Amino acid sequence: MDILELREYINSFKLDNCALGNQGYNRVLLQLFGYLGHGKSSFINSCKYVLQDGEFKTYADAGQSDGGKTTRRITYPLTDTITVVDNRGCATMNSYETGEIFAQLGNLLPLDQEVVWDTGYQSIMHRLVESDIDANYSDFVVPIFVYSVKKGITEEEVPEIKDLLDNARTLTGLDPIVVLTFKTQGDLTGVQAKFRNMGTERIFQLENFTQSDRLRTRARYQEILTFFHGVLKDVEFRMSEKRDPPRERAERKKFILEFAHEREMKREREQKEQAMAAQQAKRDRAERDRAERERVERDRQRAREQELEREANKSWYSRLFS
Ligand SMILES: Nc1nc2c(ncn2[C@@H]2O[C@H](COP(=O)(O)OP(=O)(O)O)[C@@H](O)[C@H]2O)c(=O)[nH]1
Ligand SMILES: [Mg+2]
Repeated sequence: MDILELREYINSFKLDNCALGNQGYNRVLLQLFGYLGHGKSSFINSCKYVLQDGEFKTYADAGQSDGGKTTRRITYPLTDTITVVDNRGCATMNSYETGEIFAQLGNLLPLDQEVVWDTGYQSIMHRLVESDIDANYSDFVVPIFVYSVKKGITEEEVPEIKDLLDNARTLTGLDPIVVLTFKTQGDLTGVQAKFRNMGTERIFQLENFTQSDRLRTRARYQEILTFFHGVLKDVEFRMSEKRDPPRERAERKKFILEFAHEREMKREREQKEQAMAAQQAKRDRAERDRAERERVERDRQRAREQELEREANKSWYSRLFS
């Protein structure tokens, strides 16, 4: 397909036109996730630039800090059917934060609202229950993992990323699609190989359009349009199976609650182990102190006895010569 045909296909894509109709879905929601500074916001700006074909504008704040624990999932409509979400609050991905990321990915938290997210199980459960009030069953969620080639991947980082991708797959029922940014600024083939080894099948690579680099070239257009084409073909394929949006949402919710619960149990276990280790250390210290006191006491006793003995000898000696 040439550029115009690709764009036409993407812009006119409707879930109604899928083999079994829309099955209750009316929107394709591209859920961007990934580490801070890897080009998520820039990718949104690039998509807008290419699909809407106007001036280059910064819609999503590229280069802005994601700031603390406040989570705001901002939506950017791209076409009548496709909307992209910039998921925030993923500066680091330790296992206590990923619960939040999964709740975002599973589309269980409200969009376009400030949400302050605590890490405890109870608070996650409460938020999920509250989000049922106006539950969203009509978004077909597509997970998109954005990663910068420039940052590279070390062997130590592989397990964490793999875990994240695996969970995102379980959660959404879709293989996360990997978008590699900064494609000319590092070891592209090396990074691609790492993702392939992690089981990723769909990898796209591009150089984002930015304020200082917004020259439209056919190749750069093609990259982004090819990405959307690939995404929509996957959606069409998944939509050719019988689907059940409320059931799927319930499954996502179960996954997240189980994840959060397990994490809480793990944390409790760790805290208990720490407390036990601290108690043991205290007992050991007390035992050492007691042994030390006894030793000092024994030494003192021995010194006293030696002193008495010397006294006795001395008095015997002095008696003899006095
Ligand atoms: N050269 C180049 N710069 C990029 C690319 N993607 C993002 N940037 C720059 O990298 C910085 C971080 O990008 P940003 O989109 O804010 O990352 P986010 O934290 O994932 O949203 C910004 O200064 C962008 O202009 C890219 O593909 N190529
Ligand atoms: Mg950003």
